[in-house]
Amino acid sequence: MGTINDNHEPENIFTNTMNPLDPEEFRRQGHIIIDFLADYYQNIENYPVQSQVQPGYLRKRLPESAPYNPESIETILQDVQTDIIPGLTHWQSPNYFAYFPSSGSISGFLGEMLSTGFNVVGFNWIASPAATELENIVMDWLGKMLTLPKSFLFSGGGGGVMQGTTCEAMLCTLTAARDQTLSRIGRESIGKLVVYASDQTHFALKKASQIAGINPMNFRAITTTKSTAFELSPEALRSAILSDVEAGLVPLFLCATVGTTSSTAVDPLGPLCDVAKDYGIWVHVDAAYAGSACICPEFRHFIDGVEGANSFSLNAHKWFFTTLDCCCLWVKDPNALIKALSTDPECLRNKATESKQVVDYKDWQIALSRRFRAMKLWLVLRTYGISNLRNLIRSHVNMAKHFEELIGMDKRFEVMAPRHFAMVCFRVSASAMGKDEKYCSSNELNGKLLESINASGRVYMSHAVIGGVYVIRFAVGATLTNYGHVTMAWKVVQEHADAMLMC
Ligand code: TYR
Repeated sequence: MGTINDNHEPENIFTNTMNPLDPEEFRRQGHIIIDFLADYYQNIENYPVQSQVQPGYLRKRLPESAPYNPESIETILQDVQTDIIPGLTHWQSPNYFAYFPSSGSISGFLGEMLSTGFNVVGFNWIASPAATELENIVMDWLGKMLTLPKSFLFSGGGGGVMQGTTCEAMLCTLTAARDQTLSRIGRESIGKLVVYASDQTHFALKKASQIAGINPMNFRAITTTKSTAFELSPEALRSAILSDVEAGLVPLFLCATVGTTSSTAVDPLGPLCDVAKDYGIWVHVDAAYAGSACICPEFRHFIDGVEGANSFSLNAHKWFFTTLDCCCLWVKDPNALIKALSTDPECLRNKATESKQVVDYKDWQIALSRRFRAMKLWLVLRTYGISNLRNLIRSHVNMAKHFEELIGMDKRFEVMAPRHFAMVCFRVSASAMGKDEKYCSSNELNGKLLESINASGRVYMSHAVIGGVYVIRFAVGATLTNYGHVTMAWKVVQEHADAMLMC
């Protein structure tokens, strides 16, 4: 690898003919990278799923400064192989079962390539009409696949937008709700606004509330319990609201979750929306992971009641074969978003905007600049079709069921939360520990068990603590996973449990 060397400055910079977008070099290097990635996918099972490197490993391997002279793509790819790949956790490995999936696909990847290749910056319609119009169409297509109420679609007066992550979707909708309410009660009352969620809601909501200027004392994470499967209780919501109203506060926003991060619990949307309606609260539905499953008729009931919500989002980059990032957000009242998020600088004035016939997505999100994300989802929807997408989701759910059955056959283990989708929460039960006092608690034992499973590099799972209990999470959804991988993963769990419970 080269390093800075001032002695080799080209004599005359005007004779330097290097062209960073030379079409023939683009073709040549592009093919090399595609071949490299195809080999990566072919060999992915040879790598430890969770990266085994130590903090700071890369600084020891790479030079201290950028190279002064150019290096070839071949040389760089060699370094990717030897220095970068060891520091990757292989989210696309068929033995990856941690967090939630980040399900890749050829179409998602190639769609990303097309949009990056065009590299347009479609902040408003005029900046690249196809980027905006394709996003309008694809969001309506996906909304129809989910049978969202028409009021969430462009064709029904609502509309959808693609954002980076759920945190952004939460922040944008919360800001819209905030400004709507403050325009009624006065901006000086911001300190009275209250945000509601369950204690299982993703921490992204807390972050969004902080950024939106909600008093941290007014963030209600309502306690859930095992007896109600960690779902948010409408009665508990109502009583929290009532005591806030009594204290002179103003209920603002409820985030309900379909498929919580810890255990994929599903909040009862219909009853929650009924409570929210009584107090004029904006309801956002976070279906980041589980929303994708709702394209299958047999899972659609999980979002029954969504008609009472104001906004709904899912992450197509989690379980919908579309590369990171792609959070799909639908709102019933785009004007509420636009009022809170629009700006009107002179440099962006144009006839299309003035005609009010177009969507200018810069007013539906935080940043001005935006990527052409619709391209990748369009390719995914077209190349697989609704039928294959449903079957892929179903196959993941069936594999998770299989894993759950395997757990059921080993008395030492227990399933810790109802499995609705393709994620199973389990652990070694307290009774299996026997009188062995090597571990202070079953939480400690299970933590150690997960640590040793992941250190093997053969599979990768993650954990959660629900209701004070440490559980291991097994999430099926990596695109390359098949039954053989799931069975093997269970064997790995058993082998590590054998070793720990024996000695
Ligand atoms: N949002 C996930 C979590 O908090 C993290 C994640 C992000 C998981 C993207 C999957 C994914 O594709 O657990």
